[in-house]
Amino acid sequence: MKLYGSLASPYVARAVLTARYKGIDLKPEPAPGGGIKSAEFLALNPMGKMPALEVDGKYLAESMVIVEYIEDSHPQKPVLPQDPLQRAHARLLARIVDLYVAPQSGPFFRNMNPANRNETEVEAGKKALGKALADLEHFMDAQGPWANGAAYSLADIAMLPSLLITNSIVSHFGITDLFTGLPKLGAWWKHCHSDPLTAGFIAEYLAALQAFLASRRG
Ligand SMILES: N[C@@H](CCC(=O)N[C@@H](CS)C(=O)NCC(=O)O)C(=O)O
Repeated sequence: MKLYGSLASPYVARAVLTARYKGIDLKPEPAPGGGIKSAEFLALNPMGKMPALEVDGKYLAESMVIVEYIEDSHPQKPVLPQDPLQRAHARLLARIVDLYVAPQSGPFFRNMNPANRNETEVEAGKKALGKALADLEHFMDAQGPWANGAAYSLADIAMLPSLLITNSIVSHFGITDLFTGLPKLGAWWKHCHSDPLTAGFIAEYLAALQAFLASRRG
């Protein structure tokens, strides 16, 4: 297997987290042809997005599909529970992040420069993000310590990189605690920062993100 993309992408990070948990050596590498918009890469993945996973000459796209492929092909240390309802629940949390939480970063990305910030758009963005996070919180397990209950799962793998990048972006807009009033998310976030399974990854991911942002600033 070869994983194309860079760790700073929360979607690539999901594949890395899954592989690492299962003890598989899978490090992201630059997309063929020099980037995700190169003709060579677009021939493999015309969506031009990272991650892509190469397996025996075939290519997969979409992070959660890749996570589930790694799960199915390497069943040791599962990231999906056995129970069908619990499995659906883990997938639900991941789906809420992708469909409702992650898109709310758009208004913040578009207004990073305080000099020409659209405050109306930012305020609407804060409300929409708060609503999406409350919806996510609603479906999280009440006991924890992981998002879907006692076991680390695909839900944590989907949530953690996406919420790390969201948290980093909104910190530029005066939001110091993304999870105020959201006790399940707050406890989960704290747990992720202290559990050896995720704490090391968080430091590594944030370093990759800072390096990426610095490279964009030039
Ligand atoms: N739904 C996709 C999203 C992947 C995605 O948007 N990746 C970003 C990097 S974080 C990307 O490649 N963006 C380039 C583009 O959209 O042109 C997934 O889960 O893999």
